[in-house]
Amino acid sequence: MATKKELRIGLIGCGFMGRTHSNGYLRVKNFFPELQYVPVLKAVCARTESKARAFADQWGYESIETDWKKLIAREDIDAVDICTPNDMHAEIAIAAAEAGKMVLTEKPLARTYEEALGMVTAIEKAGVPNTVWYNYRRLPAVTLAKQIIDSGKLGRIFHFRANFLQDWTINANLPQGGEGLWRMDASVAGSGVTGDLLSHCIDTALWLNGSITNVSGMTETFVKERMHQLTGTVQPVGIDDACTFMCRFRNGSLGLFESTRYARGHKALYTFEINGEHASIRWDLHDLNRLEFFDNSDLSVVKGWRSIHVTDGDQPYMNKWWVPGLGIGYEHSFVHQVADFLQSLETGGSCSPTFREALETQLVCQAVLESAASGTWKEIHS
Ligand code: SOE
Repeated sequence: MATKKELRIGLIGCGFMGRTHSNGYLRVKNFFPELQYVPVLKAVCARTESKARAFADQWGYESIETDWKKLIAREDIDAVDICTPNDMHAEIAIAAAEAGKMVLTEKPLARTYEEALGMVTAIEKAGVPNTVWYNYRRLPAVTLAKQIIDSGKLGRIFHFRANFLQDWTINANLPQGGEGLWRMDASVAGSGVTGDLLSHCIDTALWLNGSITNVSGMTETFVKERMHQLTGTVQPVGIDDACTFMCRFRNGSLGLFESTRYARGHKALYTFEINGEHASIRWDLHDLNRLEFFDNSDLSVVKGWRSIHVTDGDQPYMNKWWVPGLGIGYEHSFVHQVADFLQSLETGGSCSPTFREALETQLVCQAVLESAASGTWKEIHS
């Protein structure tokens, strides 16, 4: 057996995303045994020692830190994985890159375009491998959509529409800020649903359908004031609770995007549909192994929406898992991203989206928010 190379991971942040990434690092060697690199969970960092210790025990990290600067300074760490709230992404990523570490960052890249640009500059100056965890790209059905589109089967694209709907902030008594609720605090998150949810839709859209050139957005904050957990005072809410925007893509197609945390009954409804000259595609996160496909060249007697259960070994990533017909889930998208990152180290390629690629998503998010604030169309020059 060829000797494996270790990729020693230092994880910063022990929340929901810390768990999804750790699971990815742990699973990858079992399902992608051909990869030369194997992640080693070297250290996890959280501000609270007991939290870091409990996380390390649960996931098998060898050691803990309570100061991220110490984690970055360690010689036994090759890659820094940032799972903190958004306000820490830039400072940590820039310091990690300057220390020569590889950097993996949770989405969105940063709170603002300017912050994200500083990260891209630092990463590119250091020349270190990097990626941003826009995980939904790596669900097999979504990757298959990309392959079908790239094969030209859809022909000219006319429409791209997507939505990401949730309902967890409707309660007007829900506080903002602090533990578990930093996504509600604009100073920490940067924005509301635009950065948190629409960024996923935009990342997928740019990947599948190319650049966006103009946007016109509107946002709403339905509950204007909330108690802040950290200060104990009622403060204005600065995030967008809902955001809808329309846009033009460089390929001439029209886009329509909607996201909200006020769609009662929806916990994480992420769907997209693409309509082309010859065929259409649609996908729904709630049925994530399935891709719907309409091909206008089918015989008229059998023409209709085809429901493709993406579980066959010939379909993206699926030869790594069970046998045809047996599905996989949300967590596998993170395993796939780890696998692709490790492979990029082997080949010397990059793992999409890189910081540079994710900067375009950040640019679109910012243009949408600016358009909503000004009530005007915004041009995007990427
Ligand atoms: C918000 O509830 C959230 O956890 C996002 O932050 C994730 O990026 C998304 O995948 C699921 O919803």
